[in-house]
Amino acid sequence: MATVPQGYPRPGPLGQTDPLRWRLSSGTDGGRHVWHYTRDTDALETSSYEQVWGDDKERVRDRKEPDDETAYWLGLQLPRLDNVDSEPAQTPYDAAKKGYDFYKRLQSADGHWSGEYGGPMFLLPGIIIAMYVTKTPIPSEWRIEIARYLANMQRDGGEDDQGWGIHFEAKSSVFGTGLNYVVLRLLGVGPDEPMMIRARNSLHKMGERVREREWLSGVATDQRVSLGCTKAVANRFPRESARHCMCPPDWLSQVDRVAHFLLPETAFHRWGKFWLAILNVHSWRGLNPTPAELWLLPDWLPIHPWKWWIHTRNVYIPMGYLSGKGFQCEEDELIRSLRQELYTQPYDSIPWPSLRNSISPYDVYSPHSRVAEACFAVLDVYDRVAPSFIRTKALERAYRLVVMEDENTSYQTVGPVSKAMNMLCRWVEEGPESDAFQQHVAKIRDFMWMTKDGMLMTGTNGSQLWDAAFIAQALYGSDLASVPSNHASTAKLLEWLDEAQIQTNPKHFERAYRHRSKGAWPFSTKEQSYTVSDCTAEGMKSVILLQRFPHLSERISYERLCDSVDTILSLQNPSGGFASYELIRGSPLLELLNPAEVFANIMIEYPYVECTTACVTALSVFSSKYPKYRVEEIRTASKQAIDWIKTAQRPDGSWYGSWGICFTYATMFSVESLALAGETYGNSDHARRACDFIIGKQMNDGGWGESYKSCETEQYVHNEKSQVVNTAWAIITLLAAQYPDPEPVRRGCRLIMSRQLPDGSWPQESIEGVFNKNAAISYPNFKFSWTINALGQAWKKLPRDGW
Ligand code: LAN
Repeated sequence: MATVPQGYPRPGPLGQTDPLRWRLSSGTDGGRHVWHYTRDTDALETSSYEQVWGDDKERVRDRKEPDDETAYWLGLQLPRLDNVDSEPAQTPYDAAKKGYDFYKRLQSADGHWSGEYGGPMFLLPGIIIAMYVTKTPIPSEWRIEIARYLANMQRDGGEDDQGWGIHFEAKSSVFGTGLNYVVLRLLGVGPDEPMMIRARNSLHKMGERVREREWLSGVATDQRVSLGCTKAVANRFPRESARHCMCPPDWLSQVDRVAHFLLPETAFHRWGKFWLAILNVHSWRGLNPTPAELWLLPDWLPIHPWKWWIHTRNVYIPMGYLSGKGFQCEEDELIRSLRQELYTQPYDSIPWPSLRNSISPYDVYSPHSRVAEACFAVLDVYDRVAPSFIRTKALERAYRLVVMEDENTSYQTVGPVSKAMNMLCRWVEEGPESDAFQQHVAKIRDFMWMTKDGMLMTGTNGSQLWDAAFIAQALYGSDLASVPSNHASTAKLLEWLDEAQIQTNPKHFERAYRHRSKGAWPFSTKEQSYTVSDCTAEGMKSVILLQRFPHLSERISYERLCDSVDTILSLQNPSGGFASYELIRGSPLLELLNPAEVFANIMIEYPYVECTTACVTALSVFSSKYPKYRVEEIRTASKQAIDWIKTAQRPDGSWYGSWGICFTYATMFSVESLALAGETYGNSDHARRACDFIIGKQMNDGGWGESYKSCETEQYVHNEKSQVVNTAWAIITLLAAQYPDPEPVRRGCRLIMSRQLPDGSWPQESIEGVFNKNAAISYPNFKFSWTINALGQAWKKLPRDGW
């Protein structure tokens, strides 16, 4: 039976639950993940969780002990299996096989793999504030474990770095620290707890250092404050600055000019201000307006929000609704106290309107453009004089869009930020007893994930399809799918991929401005309903590749695969590149209006090399099996896509990665596309430059390791230590490009093998994923899928001697 290992992370301010009583339910409902806490596994006495939601007892009844999947994600010691050879594997193939023998233990009953999809530190505040405001009971297990998670994630840096950043590897920011402090208070942690004193002091210290201009010397000397702040100064003073580099000392003389945009601890990020305004610890007058009236504009207008990136528009719809209503939580004792704890000046004396464009230099990544500030000023005037009949119409329209989004996604919504906001909208409009609100409450669980450090909120309701697709391709690439002992597990995996395909268009389709979804695969579950270009592509590719094995029957029909091809082709942009969820609908000039200061490239869709490669490789795998379907269109689409990828190559031979870290990730995808067009090291300048770039980054130990800071700075930044995941990407790149010297690949493989633990697994290393340039996100399953794939491919493609 699983046991709690020594050194298990410590209790939080509200204590700790018994790790052995948690159970993950994941093998039913299309890959839905729900964590349960059982108070007494024999009698199944109800826990407060079950008192709140009253169901699901059946799911855990037979499971008196945590199974391997549950135990692994809780960081427990898994029972040792007798048939596992604890000696290190001797060949890459044996290491891959041993890796998969372990990984198979974590497979859910329905064939997919669950996983911890954490990283961002700005998600819990939304859901906890929404639950507090709507008086939705927060189960006591959650309170304890969320508080413990925040305690374990609290930073221990300088005086101004004792809080939380935008993600769990980032330094403290005003947004992360202020909002997570609020979460802890709402969960019942007292203000005098030592961790709260540290966090509060840190928040105030950030304000003080800004007021005292000390932060500038911080930037100039040791980069103690965020890179974004350097960039902010750079944007304000382009002539004086070299882009993205450290602040030159003469900037210190600019202090007075800078001072007007430096604001103390009140300078929360736009979304932080929004949640604080909802909680009634910030005034709506301190926020730039996001009027729902934008939705009344004619669709053809270039700035119409239907042209914005899906996540941005789905956040600004409920924001427009709630701010248009001027909704605020009823004042209570805790709220009054928070008003004093958060700010160093008396709440009633805060000059709210002057804070609208303020954002702390600790947080800023994309400073407001002057155009944005001018637009906000105009919108502000409108907001004050908005005729009530127009406002009413606009709010109705926004609410209708909220309803359609909820119904399309079974109350998951496109992501965790809009999830909390839509839930609140439904409560405000229809009340706590309404079916819609209750449906929302029931789906909160899909976003709550239990870890050894406590409970977090996930970046989506999981990364199920994404992880399933990459392990499927690893099983194909390494030939492990043909090993008889893996037949059952691969058959289950194919079954899950079959179930996960979306076979219809959304219920509310064009009216809700949705892209087609017939034939698509989502990123997480079918229920979530969103087409993602590369998820469709990776899903389709995985199915066709798995179906090549004789023991795997052709579950997914030709017609269904044709639907996927139609969806993929429908997503190609005129440039040849593919974006994430939809076609690029708006102009890049819309980026000038980006109000979310902590993210970049958030206003519209962009073409991505990762998505583009996934789509062309999938089309090629499809065509090799079914050469007649839309053959000319596929040929033209592929050519255009590969040509576009070439134009995106940087002078140093690399490509910038938008969804994984970073140059290593994107270069792997791009080189795979080149290989598809027959371009490899020997005959292509593009492939040669890419390999030279990758070879130049190999570390002394034979591995590759890249930091999330590459994504922020758009320059390659080495991780402190090499990483098995980056190493696997680099190996796959060199193999795809047929790099002539096998030695760098062998050294990479040896590094991955040296990190393998006796049970066949690999330990968790640094964070692997990213979004919007500045937020990192975890893909813990990558340390299995990509390593197995790289080791397996290396064994297949390189000469057998020399290992
Ligand atoms: C994701 C995760 C998956 C990712 C890939 C499939 C890897 C990518 O190739 C396409 C884009 C996509 C689907 C993606 C988009 C943005 C997401 C949904 C996320 C990074 C996970 C979390 C993030 C979401 C935006 C988080 C909420 C934050 C906001 C800024 C609204």
